[in-house]
Amino acid sequence: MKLSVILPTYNERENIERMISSLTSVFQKNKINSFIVVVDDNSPDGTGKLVDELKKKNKIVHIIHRVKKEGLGKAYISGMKYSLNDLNADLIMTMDCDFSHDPNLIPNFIKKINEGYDLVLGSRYISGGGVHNWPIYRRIISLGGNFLPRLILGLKSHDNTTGFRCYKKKVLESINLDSIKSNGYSFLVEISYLIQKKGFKIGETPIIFKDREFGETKISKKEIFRTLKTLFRLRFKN
Ligand SMILES: Nc1nc2c(ncn2[C@@H]2O[C@H](COP(=O)(O)OP(=O)(O)OP(=O)(O)O)[C@@H](O)[C@H]2O)c(=O)[nH]1
Ligand SMILES: [Mg+2]
Repeated sequence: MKLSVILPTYNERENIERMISSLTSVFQKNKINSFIVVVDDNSPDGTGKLVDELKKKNKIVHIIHRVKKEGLGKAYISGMKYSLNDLNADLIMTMDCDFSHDPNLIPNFIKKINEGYDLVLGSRYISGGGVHNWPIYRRIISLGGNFLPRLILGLKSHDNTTGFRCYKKKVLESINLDSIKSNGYSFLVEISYLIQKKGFKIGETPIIFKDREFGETKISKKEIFRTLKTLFRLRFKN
């Protein structure tokens, strides 16, 4: 089974090298056959150039250089297409590059996939999951961002804005990725909704989300309104 881990990056120079070496050692330790696909939006801090160098020493590393910052959703889509078409991966994971998502949890996702799930979500909101070091306003926004998709769209999973995920190839192949209109967090809600509607089996594995130590957040306040807009667009389309 071939895995591809997509790491979208925008100004992650302080994290990327450590992240690639953590991932590489998790793969070695657990005998996982995996690629790392960095999707960089021409980061002004030179993340992309650094990965070009790291790639020379580590053959599992691939990079997609995008021309400009276009948001997380667009970055995921290009990483997914590359993983399916160029790498012929069987499993496609997405995760953040800032260590909010612990690379050591990757084997848990694969275990769930082997139990028969088509999509596995790294969930903060099931038993054993949680957030660490988050200010109260982030907790409230995140809880709302997960409760509302359940209420408005009938999503059954408990963490629908998590970016720590593992998709079976057939799930992504069944979706017209270019038809997904939303970007950012709402991309995650929209793709979950499409996958649930197609009747795929969605599972969850607990994660503890840690706040980033290095670098800055890229998620803007506009994101909240975008997510609300997406929820109502999807709700009233059907
Ligand atoms: N390629 C690309 N990557 C992005 C973009 N926006 C964010 N990212 C990356 O996506 C991941 C998640 O973004 P973060 O800024 O950490 O968002 P967050 O985790 O909600 O915010 P923090 O808690 O502050 O870290 C990180 O690896 C970012 O570098 C983008 O527009 N393009
Ligand atoms: Mg983050």
